[in-house]
Amino acid sequence: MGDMTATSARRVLLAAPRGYCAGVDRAVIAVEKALEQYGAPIYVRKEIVHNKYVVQTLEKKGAIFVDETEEVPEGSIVIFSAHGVAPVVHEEAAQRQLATIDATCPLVTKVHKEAVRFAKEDYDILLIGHEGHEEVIGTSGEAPDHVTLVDGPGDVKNVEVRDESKVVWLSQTTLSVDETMETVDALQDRFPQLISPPSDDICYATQNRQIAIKQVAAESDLVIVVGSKNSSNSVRLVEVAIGAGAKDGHLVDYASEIDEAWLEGVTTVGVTSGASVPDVLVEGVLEWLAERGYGDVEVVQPMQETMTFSLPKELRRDLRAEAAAAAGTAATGTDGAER
Ligand code: 10E
Ligand code: SF4
Repeated sequence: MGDMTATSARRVLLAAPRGYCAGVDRAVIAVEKALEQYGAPIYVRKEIVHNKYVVQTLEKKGAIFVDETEEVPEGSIVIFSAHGVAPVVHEEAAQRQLATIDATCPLVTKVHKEAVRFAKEDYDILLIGHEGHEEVIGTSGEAPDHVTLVDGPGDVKNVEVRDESKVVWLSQTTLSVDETMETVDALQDRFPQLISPPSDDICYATQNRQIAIKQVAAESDLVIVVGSKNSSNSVRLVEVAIGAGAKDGHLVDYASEIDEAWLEGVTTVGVTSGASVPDVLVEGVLEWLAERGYGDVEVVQPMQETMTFSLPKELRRDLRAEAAAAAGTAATGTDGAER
């Protein structure tokens, strides 16, 4: 009887929004459309998004992922990942006569433009972000002489600037909002004249996923975040969940990585996924949990998302040209039938 009560109380709180953001959706579709339009192989510089399953699925369809532009055969097509690239990468690609499709998320491009603008005005730019992350390498590359990386609150004491009256902070798009505010507060203490970016650099998708998992985490004994280990925004979701009161939290690529031992004494399991994660992987986790008595799923959705981005312009141009050509062929076909 005691067991029955425990079983019936078991539940899952499923966070929403979760999973694909508009920038990831656009980047993944760009690779798929490029494969259809130009045929395999299509080269992609770096993982198009930081998700194992997405990368493996696209590889099966004929995408070849490389680390550097120099690995792409001259004259081929290369897609730049959603995380963005430094201008020098565009130059390298041009030198190798590569046709490029830039799948950089427009919200990353926005931060690049801010960096260019503040560098032109000769500001010292304090870029809050994680050392070595591709997005940070790309953004810094817009103005290498003006950008200093600040990797969290602990890094603030090391920061040096040329002129304290001309300092601005910018950030990576996928950081923890709370930790970034701590970093900014610490920077402001050191540099009282520090100015803020014109609008939020941490994007809408990152913010919304963190708000949703906080609500879920406050009631959860265990939070499972679906996402890959190199996905910054996914890793942040685990940290945010723990910070918001979840007793335990783990990041998994697949349901098969969940350890049964995590469920010991657990009544409520919170579930979410990073911005690069297809929902089919979350469905796998929900099935795995249902098989173990956690079949009651309640969605916790503090807000709706409606953002979408149009495909990269190089691809839109070619898809339009093809559609026009197809219309032309169809017209000829009709003429032929009339004759
Ligand atoms: O490691 P990240 O969270 O930056 O990347 P992701 O590919 O897991 O998610 C999409 C986020 C992008 C492209 C950065 N703005
Ligand atoms: Fe764009 Fe934000 Fe998605 Fe990154 S996480 S791809 S910035 S929408």
